Amino acid sequence: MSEFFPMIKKVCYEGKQSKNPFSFKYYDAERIIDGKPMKEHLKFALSWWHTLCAEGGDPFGSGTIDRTYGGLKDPMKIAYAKVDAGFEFMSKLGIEYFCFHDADIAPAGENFSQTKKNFWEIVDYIRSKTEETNIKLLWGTANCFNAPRYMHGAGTSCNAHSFAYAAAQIKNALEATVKLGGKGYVFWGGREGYETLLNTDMALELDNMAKLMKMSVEYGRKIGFDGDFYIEPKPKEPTKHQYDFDSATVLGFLRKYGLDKDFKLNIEANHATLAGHTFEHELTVARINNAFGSIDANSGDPLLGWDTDQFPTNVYSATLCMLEVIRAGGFTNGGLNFDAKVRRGSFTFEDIVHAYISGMDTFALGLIKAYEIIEDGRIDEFVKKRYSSYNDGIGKEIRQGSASLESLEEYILGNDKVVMESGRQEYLEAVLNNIIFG
Ligand code: XLS
Ligand code: NI
Ligand code: NI
Repeated sequence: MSEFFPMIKKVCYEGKQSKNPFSFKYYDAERIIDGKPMKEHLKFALSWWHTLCAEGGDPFGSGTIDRTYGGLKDPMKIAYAKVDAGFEFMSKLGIEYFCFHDADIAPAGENFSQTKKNFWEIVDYIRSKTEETNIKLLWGTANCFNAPRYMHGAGTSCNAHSFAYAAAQIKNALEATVKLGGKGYVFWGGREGYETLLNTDMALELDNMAKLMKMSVEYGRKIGFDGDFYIEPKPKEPTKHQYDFDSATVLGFLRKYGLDKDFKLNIEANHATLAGHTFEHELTVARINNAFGSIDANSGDPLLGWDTDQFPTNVYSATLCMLEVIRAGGFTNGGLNFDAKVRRGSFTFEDIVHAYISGMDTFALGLIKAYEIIEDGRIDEFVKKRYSSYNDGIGKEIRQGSASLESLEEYILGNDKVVMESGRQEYLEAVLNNIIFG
């Protein structure tokens, strides 16, 4: 079998002094942090589509990255080579999970039954690889946005035939997820949104989307899927108005249709920023609603307004993200999927290795710093104190729900001088810098 990443044997932790580009500077998989090895805190996953399929094309130019895996022509041979390359890559980097869309792993055939045959052949091959290694599926999904049949959406399409096709794909993707032992199944909105209300029945589209999700839950539970379903919020792109705008919008949808017991959120950093939020905002909204599930770890470019899916390198952002993960009690079924691709000019296999090492080190540092913030205690202590007026007296009554407008007016009549305290934002930002740069 060919070796696709000959430049690396096994990428090991060598510490921050190391100048070896093929070593981890901060990610020390077995290092125990708060009773758990780093690898269990972080649960890194490879994204099949970006890592093994994306060719670097953009609206202005064709691909720059050769994905023929040594000049192969037959799409099925390429699909097998992707499995080999993917497992070689994950083994060498110590990545224990992967995520895929049905369309990433096997080529479409001339009709659905051929597509299905190709898909299952590769699923079986992936399964044999998971059995040989310690590498597992984090989540599966179906690509219901690329083909022309989804030009008006899939679950929200105006065309019932498109809806049915999506359902058929999801059925197979769910079965594959179960077969590969995956504990997550993602719905990313894809083209579930609209361009103009002039041709759109929004109410019907949303009802239908919920029906597709309900069918998926019913079928998934029937075939033994005991993991989490996720919605991955994203505000725009490809459509102008994506229905799953952000965490808060998605939570409203899930509750309206009674899907909140089975669904959690898969939060992607770049989607958060496209929605005008910070990554940590989206994670907090998910956490406080018991809907934190999994993460697509990437980043956008602050100067560009689209989903650039870059590898994460911002330690500030990774730290504040990991703080939220810790507050949520850590990952259960979810993990950190690098939904990120190398830039178009970084077209060699070596570049993918650099990208993952850098992304993994960024999150390792984020984890270390997040624990330091907790141990340091200054920030948590400040927040606790900031709300201490709710611990007794009138504050306690408000909190417990025993206060009323009458009782509060009574209180104010006797105490109308309100004493305020500073929010100390600049002080807290300095504390954060102090911990991050120690
Ligand atoms: C696209 C999404 C996609 C999902 C999986 O913007 O991030 O890659 O993660 O369908
Ligand atoms: Ni994503
Ligand atoms: Ni994305």
